[in-house]
Amino acid sequence: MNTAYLSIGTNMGDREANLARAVDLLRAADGVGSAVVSSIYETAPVGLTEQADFLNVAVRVETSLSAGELLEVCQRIEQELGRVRTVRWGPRTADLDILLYNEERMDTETLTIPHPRMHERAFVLIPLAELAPDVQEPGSGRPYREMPAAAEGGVRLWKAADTGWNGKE
Ligand code: A4P
Ligand code: MG
Repeated sequence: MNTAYLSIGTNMGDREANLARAVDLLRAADGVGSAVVSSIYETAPVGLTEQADFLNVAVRVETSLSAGELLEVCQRIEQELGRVRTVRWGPRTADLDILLYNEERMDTETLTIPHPRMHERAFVLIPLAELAPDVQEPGSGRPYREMPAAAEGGVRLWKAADTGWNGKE
């Protein structure tokens, strides 16, 4: 079994329903044993700032899939959710990124792990720290919770994990 951490973000449509559906599809995927989900955080948009606030979660997945296979599962779920709403050229209803896969580092044409921008994004670091307070950057050994971006703000608790919003295992 392998342990991976994912980040899910959504800023379109029924955001909580998008997250719940993404997690359900993840749990139903072949080769995914379990998925533990953080609280939901509402986060100010980063990058393209002229868009709606996001809901973000982190997910810890136990999986027999390789990182590449897990990426395929993530992309299939993105497509599945994208079909729910048909806003042409609009933003996607869900973005699933692989943050970490065991303690591995990899850089291929399709996959960079750790996710190349995760360490500079509070909307990733804060949900991740909730699930895995001690998780470290592979290679450097720096705990993600101590990265300066984790203190940047723009991230607020929106629905706590202990509300059972998506059956945290
Ligand atoms: N790829 C490489 N490495 C990875 C990885 N570790 N996980 C490749 C997932 N994919 C990875 O991704 C483009 C390509 O990246 C994939 O084909 C895959 O082979 P994409 O999701 O199709 O495209 P994108 O959305 O333009 O890229 P990305 O990296 O997902 O976008 P970002 O940079 O993550 O930005 N603000 C807030 N508050 N919350 C958010 O969730 N998200 C974004 C998306 C911007 N601002 C945000 C949020
Ligand atoms: Mg993505």
